[in-house]
Amino acid sequence: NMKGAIFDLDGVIVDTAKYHYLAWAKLADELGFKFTEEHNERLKGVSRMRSLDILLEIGGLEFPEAEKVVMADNKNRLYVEYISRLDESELLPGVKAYLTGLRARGVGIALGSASKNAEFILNKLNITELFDAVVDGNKVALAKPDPEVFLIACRELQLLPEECIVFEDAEAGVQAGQAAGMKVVGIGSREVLKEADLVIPGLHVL
Ligand code: G16
Ligand code: MG
Repeated sequence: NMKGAIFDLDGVIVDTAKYHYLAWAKLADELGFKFTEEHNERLKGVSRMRSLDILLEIGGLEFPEAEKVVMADNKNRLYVEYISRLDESELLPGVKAYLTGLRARGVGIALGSASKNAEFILNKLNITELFDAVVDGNKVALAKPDPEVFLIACRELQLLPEECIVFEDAEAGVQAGQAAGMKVVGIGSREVLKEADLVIPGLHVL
């Protein structure tokens, strides 16, 4: 009996991971090492600065904080260039139909993402109007697996955690949803998302 649905962005609504990858790989290239798509799996659902730390760890490099901020800014500028070309055609299968159906049933819809570019992306995908609340990396202090992002989203929907369901593609996100006291639908593979209450390949199957 779901009254609220809270969606992660990258990996659930749109595959922005491939653009994050291109931008991070360019930084690694400039720093003199190869950053692979397999490495990129470790950055899914992880905040920008934490992602940079993981990338530098892979390259075996260390930098002072001030230089890391510059690197993260440069990476983000390139990433924003890529995602400024996003449009509705990049919505993952079934997203539009599922959200529209939920709205018709009166279910509250929120975004719960680590990204600071979430509003920009929703606008590009032309689905901003489908959301009653948008909670993103600008509103949240504690990264997933901390439940903060989903608790704020559920409060903004004026619902209780047990009335909400989280849709997540990352392990840390599944943990965050469960720590918030919500049921979690994992989007992706059962091996990675074994803790989720249900695992599906995408919203198109619902
Ligand atoms: C997304 C991506 C992560 C990215 C994070 C922050 O998380 O999966 O790879 O590092 O957002 O993005 P930005 O650099 O735009 O602030 P989510 O929570 O939407 O899956
Ligand atoms: Mg995600």
